[in-house]
Amino acid sequence: VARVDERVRELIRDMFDTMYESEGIGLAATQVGVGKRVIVVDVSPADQAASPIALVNPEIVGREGEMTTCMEGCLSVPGVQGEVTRSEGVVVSGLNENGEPVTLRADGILARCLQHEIDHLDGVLFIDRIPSPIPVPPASAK
Ligand code: GNR
Ligand code: NI
Repeated sequence: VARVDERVRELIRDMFDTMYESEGIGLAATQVGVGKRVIVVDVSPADQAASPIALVNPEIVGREGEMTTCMEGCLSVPGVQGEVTRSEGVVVSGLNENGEPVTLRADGILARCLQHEIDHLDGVLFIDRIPSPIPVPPASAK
């Protein structure tokens, strides 16, 4: 994204709407058919201190702590979950919705979600990072 203008801000608003409607904790523009480097994340109430974050041109500029393994799912890969190994902490730089440079340090579920969303911008899905995704039976099969 060369410039954070009103069109980008509208995309961000639409992405938050889609994310909350889908009950996801993050969304990348690539998931809604838009080839721009834009992500939105809101991991609350899982992390009570968290709030909605939108990042344009996000970049992982640092990694911290151990590698940790956690169950993940993805709105773009319905019915599949898998254990993905990622950095416990990351430092991410980018632009906020006003085009101002921001850097944030995250760990836990927020760090995991940021890594998952930035992967989407590079065309990488969580199933590309695991040997054996586990199919989850649809609710109707239970
Ligand atoms: O809603 C989502 N939950 C989730 C859980 C563990 C790790 C990553 C995620 S992101 C996912 C929404 C999504 O697919 N974003 O791209
Ligand atoms: Ni996803």
